[in-house]
Amino acid sequence: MKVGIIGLPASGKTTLFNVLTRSSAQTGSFGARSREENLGVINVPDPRFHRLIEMYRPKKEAPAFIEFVDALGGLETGSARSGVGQDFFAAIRSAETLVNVVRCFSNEAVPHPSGSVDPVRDARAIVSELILGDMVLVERRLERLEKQLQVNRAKMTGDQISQIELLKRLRDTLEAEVPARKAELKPDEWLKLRELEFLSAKPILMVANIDEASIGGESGEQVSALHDYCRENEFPVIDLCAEAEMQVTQLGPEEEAEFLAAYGIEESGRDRLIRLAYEQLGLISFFTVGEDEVKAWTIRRGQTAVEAAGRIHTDIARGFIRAEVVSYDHLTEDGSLAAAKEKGHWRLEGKDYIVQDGDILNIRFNVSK
Ligand SMILES: Nc1nc2c(ncn2[C@@H]2O[C@H](COP(=O)(O)OP(=O)(O)O)[C@@H](O)[C@H]2O)c(=O)[nH]1
Ligand SMILES: [Mg+2]
Repeated sequence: MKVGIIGLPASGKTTLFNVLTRSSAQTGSFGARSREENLGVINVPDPRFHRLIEMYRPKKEAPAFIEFVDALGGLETGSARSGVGQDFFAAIRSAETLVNVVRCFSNEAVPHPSGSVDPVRDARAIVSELILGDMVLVERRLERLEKQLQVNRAKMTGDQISQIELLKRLRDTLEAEVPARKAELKPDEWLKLRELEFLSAKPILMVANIDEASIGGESGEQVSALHDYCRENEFPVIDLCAEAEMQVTQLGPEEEAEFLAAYGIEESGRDRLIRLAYEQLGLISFFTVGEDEVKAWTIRRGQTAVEAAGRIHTDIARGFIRAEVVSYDHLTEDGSLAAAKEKGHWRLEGKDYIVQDGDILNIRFNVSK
């Protein structure tokens, strides 16, 4: 999974990037219009995976991973129509989900680009920049297709012609300042526009970057207003203090646990954010286990055994015979596959079986098929 970190300059994007990836990219450099971006890959924290590693002690460990992109510079009002904005958009275009860092902290040493802290205003500003950026994309594509239609209609594919009508509908949605995500397009219609990778079609998770002083306490008026805005617009939101969490990540795991306990925080912001991103995207994990390798795989909730097989290898999906399935809970309680079989917790399922979060799968397949 690829996650793009977005937000206004000086909202704490790079600080959050450091929290998520446990790195130490330079913060506070929001004035510099660098074309560079921060990239980091992390393993998805999942206690189940570690337990399976302990059980099997495999030669190879393959956890699920997430890639984070912190496109430097940040968005500003008016970015969508400027060259700087286009660079920023290009950096996050291939992300599957966006995390919008909204500044709620006050820090006299770090001026806010708009001169004051106002989370709802900033959240709105970012959403409209994404919408505007998509408008630019839609207009350009429409212009090109319409020109083609005039001069060379015979050479156009059916898909290209139907794109024109779809893009016009999408333009109406965006003009009403509604994100592409909410456009009334059917799944097969979206598929025809897939290569355009609209930014406002991506799910957005809002991070309220709160003051150190507000950790574990009541949210102030501004943070509450942001929560209201998110609820009305169906954006999931979490509160965290990026600055404090960054210091925590530099402590090492044990001190980190102590620190969190001292603040009365049950789960680090990093883990909460990752969990929420998974939920939001409807992602679940299944595992393949053995002495050679224990591996975590990411699929969408609702996908079938044969689709899961396809994640492993297209040949395995093609030659699919049956899936051997045992749940994580049963396997770990019973202690081994053999014990799970004895207790009747191990079963055979067909192609259409809906894979459950935490399933341990072994696919029986026939390669000569
Ligand atoms: N007090 C406080 N300062 C923060 C917090 N998050 C970020 N900062 C500071 O704000 C400045 C800008 O942060 P940075 O992550 O570089 O913002 P970016 O421009 O969005 O990447 C840095 O000096 C950070 O130390 C926070 O939660 N509390
Ligand atoms: Mg930055």
